Amino acid sequence: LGQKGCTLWFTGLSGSGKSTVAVALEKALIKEGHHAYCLDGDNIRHGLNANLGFSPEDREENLRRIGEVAKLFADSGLITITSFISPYRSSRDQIRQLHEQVGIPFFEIHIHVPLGIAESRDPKGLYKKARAGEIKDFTGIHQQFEAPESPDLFLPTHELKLHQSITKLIDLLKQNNIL
Ligand code: GGZ
Repeated sequence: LGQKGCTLWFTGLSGSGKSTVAVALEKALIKEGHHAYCLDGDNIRHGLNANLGFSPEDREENLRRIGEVAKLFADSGLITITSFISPYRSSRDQIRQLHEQVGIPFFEIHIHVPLGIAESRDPKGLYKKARAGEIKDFTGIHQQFEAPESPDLFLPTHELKLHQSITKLIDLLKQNNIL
């Protein structure tokens, strides 16, 4: 490819804007002739990880497998963008290690909104269902989201326009000689 791959690991609450930013970034990179691919619930939780739910054990296994796949994609030269809540610091740290052991750049991107804003956006009505007890194990309601302590990039999506988030991500890739 003549392109150095990496993993951009997005982490944040349901409704924080992970998918919106991930899809827009993938599109912007491809438009500029770069090879990028987004891993998300649609292509992972419905396929490779279709046997996993939302218990802490299943989330850990979900993230472990995605980390392995992202590493392989990045190793092949792709700019790999992963879009999962990934609520556990230990999982994210293990995935960073997995990459760094073999010299593949890994960037943790915290897609942040306060819980109240995520809940008010509620694009799929999941928070409402969680509050009503129709969904259990919901992140932010019944389960913890462990916010990153020192992410490579912090994107408060309630305070940034989409194009500003994309610019910050592109700048991060340039600063690290990926682009
Ligand atoms: C959190 C849930 C749950 C529960 C279903 N908790 O906003 P969405 O809908 O489109 O994205 C959420 C997605 C979370 O899956 P992840 O693979 O990203 O989670 S993790 O990284 O923790 O493994 C949400 C939907 O699945 N969803 N039930 N109980 N989100």
